[in-house]
Amino acid sequence: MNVLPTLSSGEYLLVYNMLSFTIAAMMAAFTFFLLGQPRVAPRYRISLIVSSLVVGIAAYHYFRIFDSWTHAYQLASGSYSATGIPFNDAYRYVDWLLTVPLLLVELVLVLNLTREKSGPMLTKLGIAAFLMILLGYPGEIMPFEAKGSMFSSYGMWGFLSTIPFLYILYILWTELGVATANQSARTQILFRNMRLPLIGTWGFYPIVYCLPFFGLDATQAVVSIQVGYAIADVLAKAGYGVLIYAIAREKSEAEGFTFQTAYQREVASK
Ligand SMILES: *C/C=C(C)/C=C/C=C(C)/C=C/C1=C(C)CCCC1(C)C
Repeated sequence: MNVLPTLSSGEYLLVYNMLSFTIAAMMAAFTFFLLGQPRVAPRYRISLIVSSLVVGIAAYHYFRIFDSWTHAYQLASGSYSATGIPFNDAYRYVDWLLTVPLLLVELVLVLNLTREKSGPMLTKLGIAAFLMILLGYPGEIMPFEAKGSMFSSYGMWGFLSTIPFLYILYILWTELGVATANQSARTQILFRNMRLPLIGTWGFYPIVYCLPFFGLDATQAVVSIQVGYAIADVLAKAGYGVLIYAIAREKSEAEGFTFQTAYQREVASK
């Protein structure tokens, strides 16, 4: 476990507020995905259910991370010093272990592939995601002093974790592309349009992991890692879910599904 550096109140509160904002964003997204379900055709509702699971799990973990953060620090003569209660990085990694495979499920489901195609693909993607997170964790919990160089065990765990990460990108780029090739032109465009934001937001995580290589001191490292992962999580989970929702709505409309409110149904039936 890490010995946490003393923070100025600005630094402490930046992380505090960012974690608090993330809880709000995840809870709002959770509500939105649940309530949005009648607005998409029944076959796409499962994607929205998975989206709400992702942000629900994340909201829970951010509650815990927030709690861990407030217990790890105490205000002493104008600055925040470590209480000695460890800040628990495991919440983040357990969260990823659950949410990353679910995000992949969300993507594959909204494409509406056949079961023969989606099953093996999800197995491969799931195993790779599991390995990626497992291999990143031993690096993440190393002391800040050990994180400064790329050629250290911190760098090695990061490198090992990057191998399954690249494999996921490879599968998304090649196999999933082939699997959607015989679908409508529309689905193919949708697929291309959502592959990029997924890779864009997921690419954020290894960048945050590499921040200590740029000569940050322990204070800068702890603040930028927490803020960086929180931003990445809001984009990759809530933001991505909104995108999936938009795609599900487009596909629903293209397939002739129209959403009516209870009032509209009543008027139409008269
Ligand atoms: C909701 C959480 C998501 C989408 C988390 C994604 C996490 C990654 C893509 C993490 C990747 C990492 C590497 C590729 C190398 C360094 C270690 C990690 C685990 C940060």
